[in-house]
Amino acid sequence: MNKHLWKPAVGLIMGGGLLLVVAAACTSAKPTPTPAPVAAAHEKLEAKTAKPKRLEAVIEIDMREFSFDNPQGAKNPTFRLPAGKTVGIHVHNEGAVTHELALGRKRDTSTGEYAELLTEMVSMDLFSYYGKEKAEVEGASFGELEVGPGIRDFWLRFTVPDNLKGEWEIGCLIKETDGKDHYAEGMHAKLIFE
Ligand SMILES: [Cu+2]
Repeated sequence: MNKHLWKPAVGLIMGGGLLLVVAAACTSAKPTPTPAPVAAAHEKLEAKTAKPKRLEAVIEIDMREFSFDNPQGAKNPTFRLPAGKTVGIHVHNEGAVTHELALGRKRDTSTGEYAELLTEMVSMDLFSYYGKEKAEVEGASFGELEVGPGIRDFWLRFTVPDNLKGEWEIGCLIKETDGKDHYAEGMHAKLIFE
């Protein structure tokens, strides 16, 4: 059986805001005499061990086709986080395709876009862990996060001020070329800052 090597890639595209694209491909490679580090990296990735510092509250979100689930497996539950505290969203793409995490409100049903994006209104720190490797971006402002299949350890860290308290939505706005519309398939959940 072939060993698998992780080849993560993080790309930053400057535009009106900052778009962060994360993709990983699991490619096959010939067995090597010393495969242990690769196996160890896989175990660490699966174990979801690393964690950003200073977090006062965390929600865990599993992306699947086509919902945002909590660790108990509930589909599109209402997620809750406190305003005024340093909070984390830990994102795991457990699905087979790329999904998007957009944090917005006031969605325009004709365009499918959010009129307000929390990720443009509040600066966020982004962390991604690949075994022993860590990618970190501080103070990012961006439209949405694209999370490739196999990315199971992606973090957002931020603080929502009191004036942005209330109901927001986590949505996947991906429309695939074959016409599959993830949002329409049900990939959205409430996120309340209280
Ligand atoms: Cu999706």
